[in-house]
Amino acid sequence: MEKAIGETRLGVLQGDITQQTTEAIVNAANSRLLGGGEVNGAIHRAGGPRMMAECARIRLRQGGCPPGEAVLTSGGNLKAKYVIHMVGPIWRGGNYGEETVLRNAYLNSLRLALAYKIKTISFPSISTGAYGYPIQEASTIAISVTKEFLQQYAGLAEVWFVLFSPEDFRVYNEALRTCQ
Ligand code: AR6
Repeated sequence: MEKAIGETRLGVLQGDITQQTTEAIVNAANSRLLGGGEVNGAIHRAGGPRMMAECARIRLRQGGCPPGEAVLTSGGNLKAKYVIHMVGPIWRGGNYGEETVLRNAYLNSLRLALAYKIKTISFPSISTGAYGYPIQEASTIAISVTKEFLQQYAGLAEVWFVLFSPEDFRVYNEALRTCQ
């Protein structure tokens, strides 16, 4: 499903983020900006050596990317022109600031998109795989922080959440449907 937030289409779809044709896709990265499993592995394989070299340069320059922050590289061999590498929190039970870190990570990715005049962007479900964030809570935060951002700042034409599994798709759809 999708909703119009000001001039932006905010939508949820089921699919593989590496195949998206939005100008930017977001990677569920780790702080070292090294390849890993799941989305990160898939994006690094599809992005290829140029994207990995850019990650290595950022690592050399600033030591990586802490949780809650995001950095931008080209998309390498991907269809997307840019990859925003966003580091979400590792879930440790919910009392260690995980929600704030997740919100900041989404906000910083959206800010980077605006700074680079990116018009269309796709997010995966950050932190809900290897990092263990319960998807119900994470989806509510992801949708609400994005919606709040779009209500405040114009410039983005399309923001998509791309979910791999039918169950994750259902949960995000529900979060979008019920968000105020
Ligand atoms: N397209 C869209 N979603 C996908 C895809 C895909 N191709 N593949 C998996 N997912 P995760 P995290 C979903 O673990 O929890 C990495 O190893 C998947 O089903 O990729 O933020 C990094 O190196 C899940 O729902 O991200 C980090 O160390 C969601 O993407 C760490 O894992 C996120 O799962 C980051 O963990």
